[in-house]
Amino acid sequence: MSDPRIAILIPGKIHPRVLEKLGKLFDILTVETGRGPTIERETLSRVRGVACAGGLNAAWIDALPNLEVIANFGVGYDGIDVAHAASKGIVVTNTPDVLNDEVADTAIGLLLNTLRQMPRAENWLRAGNWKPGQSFPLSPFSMKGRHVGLFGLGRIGLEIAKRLEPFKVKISYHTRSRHKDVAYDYFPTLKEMAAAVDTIIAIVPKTAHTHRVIDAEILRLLGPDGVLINVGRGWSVDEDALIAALRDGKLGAAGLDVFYDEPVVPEGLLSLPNATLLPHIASASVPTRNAMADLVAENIIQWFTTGRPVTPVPETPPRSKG
Ligand code: A2R
Repeated sequence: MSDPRIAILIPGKIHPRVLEKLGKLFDILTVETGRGPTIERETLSRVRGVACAGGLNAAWIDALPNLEVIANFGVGYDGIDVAHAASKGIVVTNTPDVLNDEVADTAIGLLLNTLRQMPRAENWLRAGNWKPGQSFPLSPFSMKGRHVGLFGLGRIGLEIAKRLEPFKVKISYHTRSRHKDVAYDYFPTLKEMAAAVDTIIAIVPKTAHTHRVIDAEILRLLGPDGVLINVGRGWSVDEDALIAALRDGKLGAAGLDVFYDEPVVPEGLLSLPNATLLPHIASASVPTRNAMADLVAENIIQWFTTGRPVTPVPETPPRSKG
C-alpha cells in the first residue's frame, strides 16, 4: 500500500526506522514540537496520522481536523492526551511487549548494581586505586535473602518477577487487582507491601493514581537496609523524600532509570553514593528500539490498510476504521 496523499506528522525526534518505513508509503511532515502547531492550516488538514516519541497535547490534536491515529513510540503513552483523543474517536497505539525482556533485564542489572555497587567498583579500579594491599570496600547489601516487592505486575513486571526467581529471593507484589495465575504473595496496598519487603521494584505507569505514591512513609517502611528500584516513571516517586531518606540512612540504596523531570536529575541525587542512576535506558538497545520502531510504523500502516491497528491502547476504541 502506498498513498502519498496521506500525510503523517512527526512532531520532534523519532527513531530513523519509523521515518524510513513510513516514508516509503506516506507523505511525511516533520515539525518541531512546542506548545502548539505553527504550520499552515491547509497542511495540517492533510494529516491523518501522527507518529511521536515525545507526546501530543490537546492543542496539537485539535489542530489536526482529519487525524485518525496517533502511534506512540514507547509502552508508556502518558505524554499523549489520550482522553482528548478518545473523545474525538482518534485511535492511540503504543509499543507493548516488544520491550518487556529488555526492560526486565535492565531492572535486574540495575538491582544488582545498586546492591553490589559494581559501577562504583569499576570507577575505583579505573582511577588506579587497585594496588597491592588495597581492595574495594565490601558492598553493604547483597541480593541474597532479599524480599522483593514488585509495584506493578503487568507485562514488564511479570518478566522481572520471572527473572528474580533464580536468585532465590522472596517475591511479592502490589497491584490494584490480584493475579490469580501467580503464586507470589499479594498485598492490596503499597503500604502493606513496603512494611513486609526490603526491596521495591516500581514498574507502574504514570497515572493520576501513581503520582508520588512512593513517599517518605513508604521509604521509611523499607528501612535502612531497604532498596528502591524504579524502571517505570519518575512521577511515582517523591524525589525530595527519597533524597532525604538516602542521605539520612533511613533507606539503604536506590537504583533509578527514570526521574520526575527528565532529563533533569536533582543535584541531591547526583551527590549521593548510595544512588545508582541511569539515563532512562531500560529499553535502549539497538534491537529493542528497532522492534519498537517497527511496531510504531506497523500500527500506522495497519490502520490505513486494514483499519485494525496492531496495538491500540485500552482507552481508545479498538474499533475498525472501515
Ligand atoms: O493495578 P492493576 O491491577 O491494573 O496492575 C497494573 C499496575 N498498576 C497499578 N498498581 C497499583 N496501583 C496503581 N494505581 C496502578 N496502576 C497500574 O501496573 C499492572 O500490573 C501494571 C502495569 O502493567 P502494564 O499495563 O502491562 O504495563 P507494562 O507494559 O508492564 O509497562 C509499565 C510501565 C509503562 O506504563 C511505562 O510507564 C513504563 O512501564 O515503561
